Amino acid sequence: VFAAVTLAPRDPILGLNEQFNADTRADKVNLGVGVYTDAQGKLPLLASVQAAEARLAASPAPRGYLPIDGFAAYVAAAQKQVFGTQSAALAARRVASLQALGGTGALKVGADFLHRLNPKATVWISDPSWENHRALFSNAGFEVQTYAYYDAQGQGIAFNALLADLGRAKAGDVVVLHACCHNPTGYDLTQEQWQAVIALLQARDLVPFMDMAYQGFGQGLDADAYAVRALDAAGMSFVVASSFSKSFSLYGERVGSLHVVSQDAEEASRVLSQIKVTARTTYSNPPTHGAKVVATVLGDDALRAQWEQELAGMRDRIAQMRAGLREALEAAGVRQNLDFITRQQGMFSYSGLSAAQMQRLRTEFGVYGVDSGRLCVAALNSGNLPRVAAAVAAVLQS
Ligand code: PLP
Ligand code: TYF
Repeated sequence: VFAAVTLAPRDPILGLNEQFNADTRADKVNLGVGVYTDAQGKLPLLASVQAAEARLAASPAPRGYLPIDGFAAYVAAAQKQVFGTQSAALAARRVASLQALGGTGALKVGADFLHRLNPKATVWISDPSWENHRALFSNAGFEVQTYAYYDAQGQGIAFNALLADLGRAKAGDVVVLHACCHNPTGYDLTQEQWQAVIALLQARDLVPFMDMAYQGFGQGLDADAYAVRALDAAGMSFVVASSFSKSFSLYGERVGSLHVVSQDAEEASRVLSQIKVTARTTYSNPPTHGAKVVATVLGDDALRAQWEQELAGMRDRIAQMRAGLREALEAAGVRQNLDFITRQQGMFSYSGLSAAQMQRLRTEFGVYGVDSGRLCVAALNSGNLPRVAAAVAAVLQS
């Protein structure tokens, strides 16, 4: 039966982890996968999360099924986090939302829903984008094309080319946009650029699909949601996939949410019925624990304040590591302009290193990054930074 099955290529990022784990060098550094580790190099378990878990454990609850669309208190809290307190769409009850299995689960339910609605639409993703975007939307049945994004020479965003490419999209096409902390480049649009993009999306009748996996890792919880809030203010119909994997350091609990902003409450209730069909026929209903933890934190003033402080701590530490990497490279005599390291934001730095240089980093120095040149600066700490800087400098200079 399975004799004809071919071997699927492994995920280029998750595959790196296996290679890293097999490396026996004691001083190896994993800057591959997008995971935040703390100053001690450990994956944090946030104190706010621990406090919420202690509270939940103090009054143990039986584990029945959640509704198809998830834990209601969690979904409401996620809506507020994503759309903010001034949302016209939330006030008018025209957002159809459900608890999703991480940001990826939200993207998948959203993709399946949009494909049923308009199978002829093309999905546009940035060039480059998160590895999984293309596969996820093409597996949902869509044709996937790219719009220009990264400008290697200019160390930034090829904004005119981006507008030109989206100008070629046809009405009803879906445009996947990274809300903040673009993965992999770390370059985000300015507010003025977002306004220009939104005007174009509106004029050409395109469907924005915002992927917000790093809210709070750029400038702050509200600032990072600028594009979502601007689409809301513009009165557009759009989709948001949100993830708390990173912001709560709850990667394995699969805490995400999907939001479909509709034109009125009645339309939103029809949309909700459809995304629930997708959820029901895919996994029936979502898991309980992560959603209870997040709802407990977001629903309690003291725990929420503690979480916001812990999130700011992660954000600030990443900024320090960026500055530290740049200084160390300059001190090592690297001549090229390095200010891009601190202009980028979020977990990643797109270094401009070639695949051959990234492979040298790995084989000669035990420093693991993605062949595209992406380095996870959220995994730097004062212990490994000097070694990483020396390795990058060596690769750049010889
Ligand atoms: N979207 C982007 C851009 C990401 O970088 C990630 C990271 O994993 C995700 C979505 C998926 O997040 P989650 O782990 O919550 O599924
Ligand atoms: O880009 C990253 O490293 C993170 C983690 O299939 C990730 O977004 C990478 C690949 C993947 C799932 C998650």
